[in-house]
This record gives sequence, C-alpha cells and structure tokens, in this order.
Amino acid sequence: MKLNKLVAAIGMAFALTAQANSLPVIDAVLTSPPMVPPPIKRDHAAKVVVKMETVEKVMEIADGVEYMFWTFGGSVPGQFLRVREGDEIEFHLSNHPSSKMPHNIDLHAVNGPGGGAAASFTAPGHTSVFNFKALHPGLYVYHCATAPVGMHIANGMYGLILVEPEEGLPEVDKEYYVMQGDFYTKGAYGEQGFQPFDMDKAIKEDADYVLFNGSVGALNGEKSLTANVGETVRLYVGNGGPNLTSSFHVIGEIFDKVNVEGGTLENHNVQTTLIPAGGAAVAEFKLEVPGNFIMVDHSIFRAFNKGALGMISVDGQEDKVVYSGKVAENVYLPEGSAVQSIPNGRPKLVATSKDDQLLFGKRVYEANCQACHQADGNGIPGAFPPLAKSDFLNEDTTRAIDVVIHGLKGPIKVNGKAFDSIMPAMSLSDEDTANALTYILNSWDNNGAVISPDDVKERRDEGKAIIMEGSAH
Ligand code: HEC
Ligand SMILES: [Cu+2]
Repeated sequence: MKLNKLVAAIGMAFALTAQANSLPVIDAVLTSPPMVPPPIKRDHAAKVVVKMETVEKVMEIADGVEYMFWTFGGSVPGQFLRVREGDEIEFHLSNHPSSKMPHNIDLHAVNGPGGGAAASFTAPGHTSVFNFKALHPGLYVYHCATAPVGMHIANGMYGLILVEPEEGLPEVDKEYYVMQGDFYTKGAYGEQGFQPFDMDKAIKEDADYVLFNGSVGALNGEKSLTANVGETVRLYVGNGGPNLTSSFHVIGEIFDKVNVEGGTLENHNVQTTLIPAGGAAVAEFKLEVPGNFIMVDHSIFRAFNKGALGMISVDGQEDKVVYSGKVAENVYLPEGSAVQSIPNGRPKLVATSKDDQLLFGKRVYEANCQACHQADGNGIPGAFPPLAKSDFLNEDTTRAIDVVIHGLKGPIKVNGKAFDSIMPAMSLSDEDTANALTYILNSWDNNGAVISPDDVKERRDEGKAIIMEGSAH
C-alpha cells in the first residue's frame, strides 16, 4: 500500500516533469462573467495551469431574495476558461474549507470518462489535480457532477471553456460571456428573504427563475453589456440548465453568424438560436444603430416573468435609413420584477425558549438539511435517509449531534432500509446545530428531545467523524 503510493508519486512527478520539458507552462487567465479572457495569440501549444475554487455562498438571486449558490470561483456562471486546441491542461480544483459539500468538475471539452468528474472529486478543504489535452476546438460547458448532480447544477455549478482552433478566431470588437440557468426556490418568484432550493420543483422542471448570469438584472441597467455602433460583438452563450432549453434571441438584432451548438458549423442570418441544457453557442453580430438591445429566452414568459432578460446598450450615431423609430429606455422592464426593497441584514437569533428553538431550527433545517433530507423529513429512498420517525436518530441523540458536526460515512440502516453514503460535516454554529436538531426531534413523530448549544459544544470537543464498519468497498 505504502510502496504503491510511493511509486505512484514518483510516476506522477516524472510525468509532470516530462510534460513541463516539452511545452511552455503558462497560468490560465480566468474571468468572471460577463468578461472573457483575451484572445490567444500563441501559434503553438502550451501547458496551461488552471486553478479553480469551488465556493458555496449566499448571494442575491433577485432584489431582496437570497439564495445559497454553489459556485466555481464565486460567481454564477463560473469563471470563463480559454485555451487553444492542442493545449495540455493541468487542472487544480480546490474546494473551499467552508464548503459543506464535496464538488468536482465535468468539462465537456475533455476526452475521458466523466469528463474529469471522478479525478476531480474534492472534499471541503482539499485540492485535486488532473490533466487533459484539448483535442477539439469549440465552446464547451463545464459543470459539477457530484451527487445529487441535478442539485449541484441547479445551485449554479456551471460555466464555459472555450477551446480556440489552432488558427485562432477572427478578431471582433467586443466579447462577452452570458450563461442561462433555471432555478427552483421554495417561495415563488420574487418572494422576499432567504429561499432554499426546492427539489420537488426541480424534478417537475417547474422553474421559479430563469436567469442570465445568476440573478435577475445581472445584465440590466448599469450592468448592461456595452458596445458602439459599427462594432461587432461576439457573445459566448451557454446554458447550464439543469432542465430548460434556451431559445436565445436578441430583440432588434440578427446574428450575422452563429457557431451552432458551440461547434464548427456556422449558420448565418439567425434570429433565434437553440441552446440545449449542457450546450453552448457563439453568436456574432455587427451593430448598425444605437439603443438598447434586449437578450431574452424567447420562451417569453421566462423573459418577462422569470428573469431571463439582459441588455446590450449601444452608443453611436443614428442611422434613420436602417431604423427610423424612437428607441425608448426601460420599455422591457420585467412585469413581474421583484419588490424594490432590501431587508437590512438578518438579525442574529439566539433562542431563549424551546419555542424559539423550534422556530429558528426550522429555518436552519430549510437552509441546510432540507435539500437532502426533504421538507417532510422523509429523505429520498436509496440516497438520503429519513429523519422523520427515524429509529437511528431517536435511539441516540448524542450520536445525532456527532453526525451533524463531524459527518457520517458508511452503511447504516434507518427504519429497516439500508443507506451507504456520506453525510458531510455541516459547518454550523453550536446554536444553529442545537436548534436544527431540536426542531427535527420535535417534528414528524420523533422523541421530543431538546438539544442545547452546550450539548453541541461538548461533542465538538469530544466527538469525531462516524465511520460505520462493513462497507462493501
Ligand atoms: C448533502 C446531503 C445532506 C445534507 C445537506 C444533510 N444530510 Fe444528513 N445525511 C445525509 C446522508 C447521505 C446520510 C446517510 C449517511 C450514511 O449512509 O452513512 C445522512 C444521515 C443523517 C442522519 C442519521 C441518519 C438518520 O436518518 O437518522 C442524521 C440525524 C442527519 N443526517 C441529520 C442531518 C441534519 C440535521 C442536517 C442539516 C443540519 C443534514 N443531515 C444535512 C445527507 C445529508
Ligand atoms: Cu458541486
């Protein structure tokens, strides 16, 4: 075992050196949306070192509406990656220590099982490294592929990687990065406050939000894309899904050229281009007149009622022959847009009674546990065990504290049903942990026990991760 590891380490070091000797090594430039790294000027392949980090963080999905996004690089979509056909990529995926979930990356530009998913599976506070060669030019989606895959994608874990052809791309004046995604929240569109992910709606494909770049208004007003009359704009457009196909359209423009599905096939004079979930397109157009050009998913209720609307603001000389009409601002403001008020942060809540604990604990549960264990506490058969009337939970509440703060791994039986998975340690405060467990223990026919922050503190000092024996692998 030890010897194997040593041999593998030497082998890896040798492989890395061998590669480094044959190709120049450069660090990848990563950009957050809507920006794109500069065009590649190289006429030769390189070894490109990519360092990307997965981060889970609460951001606004709409004015006054907060959502726990899971991200590549802190933004939705994740950072844009630009390489050249023939490049060898050394990919470092780091999962921030504050993450509650393991994550990985499946790049559609990879030739290999899982697109890098298994090789890049990374627990919180760890870094994984793998290599691949960019064999095919094109615009490709990348996404997290950690179970439950749909949930990781629905929380915003996707982005684009452009593999430029060896001969490069024609020069244009402006390049931008736009990516659509559908989101599923417990509350309806615009409902204020923190909104947890809703697995049921996601399974039914009943989206509350359909967004460009991760929030309502991400590309509106001051954040609009900009260009000048006479310039050619190239949009790298992706669709992370998880569910919906995009009918991507720019109101008042015609795409001079589209690289259909992000591939080599060029179509010309296109009004609306279809972008599948997990797919992309490159759309180019020259701007003839000034004004606001609105990007939409032409499945039009999504644009006006679910947020799939962005703006390109174009400056320059009118050309009354090309277009005579008056171009008004704000004509296309979404009808169902969220109420324009932002709550002044969330107060720090400390429970002073059992009722408080139940109330606060419910919120902690909804934000941190419900995505897996479900709103009714019944879990998902084969994947997440029930907390409702759970014999495993009720027979040992101290162990339950350990499960939450230290994690649980290996085969267990809950109410006669077998589970063999991993529950990640949750980085919650003693207060939040106590409230969540008290809420659970007093819901769904459980034993009614009360857990205090001191009980949790004690286990934090004494307890450790529970690894059940007898795993089949
Ligand atoms: C990423 C999904 C996920 C999240 C989030 C999660 N759990 Fe779990 N939980 C699991 C899995 C998977 C297991 C079973 C692990 C195994 O098979 O060993 C489990 C097991 C448990 C158990 C013991 C088994 C049982 O059904 O009684 C308890 C108690 C528990 N979780 C409580 C919580 C609480 C409380 C939270 C929120 C603070 C939470 N979990 C968040 C996935 C999750
Ligand atoms: Cu993930």
